[in-house]
Amino acid sequence: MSEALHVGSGKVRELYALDDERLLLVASDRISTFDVILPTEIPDKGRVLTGLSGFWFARTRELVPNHLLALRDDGRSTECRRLEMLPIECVVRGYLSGSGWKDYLATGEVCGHRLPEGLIESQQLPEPIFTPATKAETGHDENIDRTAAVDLVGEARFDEVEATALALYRFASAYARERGIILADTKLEFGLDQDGRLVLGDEAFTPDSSRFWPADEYAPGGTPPSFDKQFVRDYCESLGWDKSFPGPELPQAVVTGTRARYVEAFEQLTGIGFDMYLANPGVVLG
Ligand code: Q0T
Repeated sequence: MSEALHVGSGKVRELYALDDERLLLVASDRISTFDVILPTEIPDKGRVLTGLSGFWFARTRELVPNHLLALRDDGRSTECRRLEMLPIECVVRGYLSGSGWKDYLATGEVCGHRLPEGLIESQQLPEPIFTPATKAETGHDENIDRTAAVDLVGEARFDEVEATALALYRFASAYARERGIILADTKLEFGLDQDGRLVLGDEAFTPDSSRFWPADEYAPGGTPPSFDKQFVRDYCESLGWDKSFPGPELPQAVVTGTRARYVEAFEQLTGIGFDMYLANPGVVLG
């Protein structure tokens, strides 16, 4: 990767500039739990997330254009169009979980959406809601209502982003549900191209950007097991770790089991063998 300048680091990926118009997004095998990056990597996790994102970008391009230009042969690197990113996280929730559940318990609302009384944790909402958040440089993103989001992106752009994010979520969640996975919620990021057109960026509908629940284990009232990270969470809980840096090393059985869950999510959703993806990453774009 000698031809590219490093321009940024996320918790689990790196960003490089290829030229004025193009970036390279490299997904690592790092994994976080309880907001801490663990010292042990999950082999092929970055490839699973890259392949899944590419799969969804290819299947949603009629709903909204996206930044994907090409997947590299390493299976973990995405060449993408450089965008001017919007300063909000575009979260859509179909189920009441995480910060949405916390906000509902405290106020009966999530991001200004008043919800019916008496909902329980992880319950499906009457309809999906758009629940934007700020992009925190450090610490946690903060849920914001329509007025605060309009202050950041403008009213017309807000309405466009909300409608687009809801349409994407409805498409992907229906697709996943037919394949036995509940997409409880998802975080999307959009940017603008040189002509000011809205473009989907970042990663899309991966287990890192969404809550994936196995449909056959779903029951409202409590926290359903996470499709990908449950072994990691259970192991960390069993240690009595205080969830501060540094996190614990993972034993081989937890690594192997977690890798298998990522690969299972990939194969269940795409219908493509992960070995096929490794041999030719472009297979997910077909
Ligand atoms: C971005 C312009 O992942 C990030 O940073 C650390 C690795 C977040 N981020 C994304 C961009 C993208 C994308 N995706 C894009 N297509 N164009 N910027 C910037 N930071």
